Amino acid sequence: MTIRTIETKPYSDQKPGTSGLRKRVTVWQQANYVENYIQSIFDVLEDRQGKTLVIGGDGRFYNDVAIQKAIKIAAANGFGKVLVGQGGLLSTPAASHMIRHNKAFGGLVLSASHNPGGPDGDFGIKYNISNGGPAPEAITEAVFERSKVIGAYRIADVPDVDLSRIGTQSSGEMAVEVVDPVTDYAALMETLFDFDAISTLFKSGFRMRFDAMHAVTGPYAHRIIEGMLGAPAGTVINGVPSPDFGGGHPDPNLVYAKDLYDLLMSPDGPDFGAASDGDGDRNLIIGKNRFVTPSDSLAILAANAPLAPGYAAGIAGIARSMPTSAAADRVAEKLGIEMHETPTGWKFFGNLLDAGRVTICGEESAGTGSNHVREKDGLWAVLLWLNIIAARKQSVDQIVREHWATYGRNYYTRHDYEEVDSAIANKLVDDLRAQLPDLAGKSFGNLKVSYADDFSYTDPIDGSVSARQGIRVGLEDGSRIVLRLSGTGTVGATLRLYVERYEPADGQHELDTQAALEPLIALSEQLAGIKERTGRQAPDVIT
Ligand code: VG1
Ligand code: CO
Repeated sequence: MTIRTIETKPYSDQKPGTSGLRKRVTVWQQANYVENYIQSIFDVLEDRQGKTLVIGGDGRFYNDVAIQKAIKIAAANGFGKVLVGQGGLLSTPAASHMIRHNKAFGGLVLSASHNPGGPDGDFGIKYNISNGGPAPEAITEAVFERSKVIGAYRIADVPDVDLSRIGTQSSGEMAVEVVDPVTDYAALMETLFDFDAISTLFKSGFRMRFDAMHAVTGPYAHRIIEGMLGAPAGTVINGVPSPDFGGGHPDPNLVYAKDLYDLLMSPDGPDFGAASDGDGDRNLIIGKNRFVTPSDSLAILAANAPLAPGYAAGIAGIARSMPTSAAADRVAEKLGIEMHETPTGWKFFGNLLDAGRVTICGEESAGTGSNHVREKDGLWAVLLWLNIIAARKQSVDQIVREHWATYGRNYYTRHDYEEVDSAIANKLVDDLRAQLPDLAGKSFGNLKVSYADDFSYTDPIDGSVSARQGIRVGLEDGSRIVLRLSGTGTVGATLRLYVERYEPADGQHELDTQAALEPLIALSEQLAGIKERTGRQAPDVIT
C-alpha cells in the first residue's frame, strides 16, 4: 500500500464546540479541511496502532465524501480495523454502543446533529473515546491546538470502500468491516425494555406516530418499533434518511415538528407522538393533548425507570446540564440518590457514568440517556416512555399530572435568538457578567435575587475545571434565569435564555407556560437587554 504524506496549511478555525466541529458544508469543502481535522485528531491520540476505530454518520450531505477520506486517513495512521455502518450510517447512540460493544479505541461520528443539511447546510465531525462518549475537553482542546500548526497529513492511496456491501474488505493493510447499523443497537434495547409488554400495548390498539424527520433514526425506528414491537405500518413517518433531511430542519422541537404536535392535539390523533433529530440522540415526547418538556421528561423517566427491566434494581443517581430545570433534582431528593449539575453537552456526563455515580442523565435540549451508552439516545427515551406507559397503563397526560401532583411543577422555557451579530452577543454577555457581583440581594418588584454567578464546574472524578459555562441568576423563590451562548451554531452567535419557576405539588399546574414565566422573562430583558440590543422583537425559537 502506498501511504502518501501530503503537505497542508493549517486552518485557524477548527475549534470543536459543544459537540464536535460543526461548519457550513462549504467550509468543509475547502482544500484539505477534512483531512487536516481528522489528522489533528489522530495526532493527539497515542497508542492507536493496530486498534479498531468506529466510523459512521447521520447520512447528511457530504457524509459519503468525508467517510471515504476518514477511512483512508485511518489506514495511513496505523489503525488495524475500521467498523463502519452500512451506507455510512450510524446514529450517534448506536456509534457509542458500537465502540463499547467492540471494545474499540474510539470513533468518528460524522454529523451536525439537529442543524440543517444539504450543500448549503451544515456538516460536522466529532471524536468519541473508548468509553463511547464524546472526547473530554482536554482532548478537544489538544486537537484544536494541533490543527493550528499541522503541516502534513497521511492518507492511503487506495480505492474507496463499497459501503453498501456488508462484510469485511480492506483499505490498504487495514481491515474495513461494513456492519448493519441497527442490529447490535436493537439487541441492546431488547435487554433494557419489556418488549412483550410494549407489543401487547400496540396489540391493544394503542396508536403512535414516530417522526424520524428524514434523518438517521428511520431505519432504527422501522426495525424496532414496527418490526420487533409490532406497531402498525405507518407508525414511523419520514423514515428514509435523506442527505438534506427532505429540505427540513431535523430538530425535534415545537417549531420544526409542529405537524406532529398539531396531530397529537387533534381530537382523532394518536395516543403518543415522538421524534428524533439528525443523528438520533435527541427526542421529542408528546402525548395526546400533552406536550412533555424535556426537563420534565428527564424527571419522569428517572422516577419511573425501575418499571423497565434494565433499571429494575433502581438508579444510582441523576445528572442534568446546568440550564435544565430542577425537576429531576426533586426526584433525586425523594429517592435519596446523587444529583449532579454539569455544563451543557454530553461530554460532561461521561466520568459520572463511568464511575457509576449516575444512571440517568439529561438536558433541556431534548436529550436523555443512561449508562447503557455514553451519548444521549433518542430512541432509548421513546422506548422507556413506551415501557412506562405499558407498565402503568396510563396516558402520558395522566403520568405527567401525577408527577406534578407528587413533586410539583417546574414551569420552564427556552428562548433562542439565532444568528445574532457575534460582537453584540459577546458584549451583551460580558455586560451581564459585569453586573453579577452587585446583583445578589437586589430586589426587582417582588423578585429578590439570591445568587448571581457564571457557572463553573469541577468534575468530581478527575478534578478538571470548566469555567464560564453560563450566567445564572437565582431568585429567592427558587426561580432561575440562565443565559449562555450556543456552542453548536455555525453562523453568528445564538443566545439562549432559559427561564424556570417552581410551583409546589399543591400549586397551580395548568397555567400557560409563557404567561407563568412572564415576570421572569421581563426581568431578564431588564438585566440583559436582549431585545433592545439585538433589535429583535421576539425569539426565533421558543421551546
Ligand atoms: C446544544 C444543546 C446542548 C446539546 C448540544 C448537542 O448545544 O443546548 O444541550 O448537548 O446542542 O446536541 P449549544 O451549545 O448549542 O447550546 V446534538 O443533538 O445537536 O449533538
Ligand atoms: Co443530535
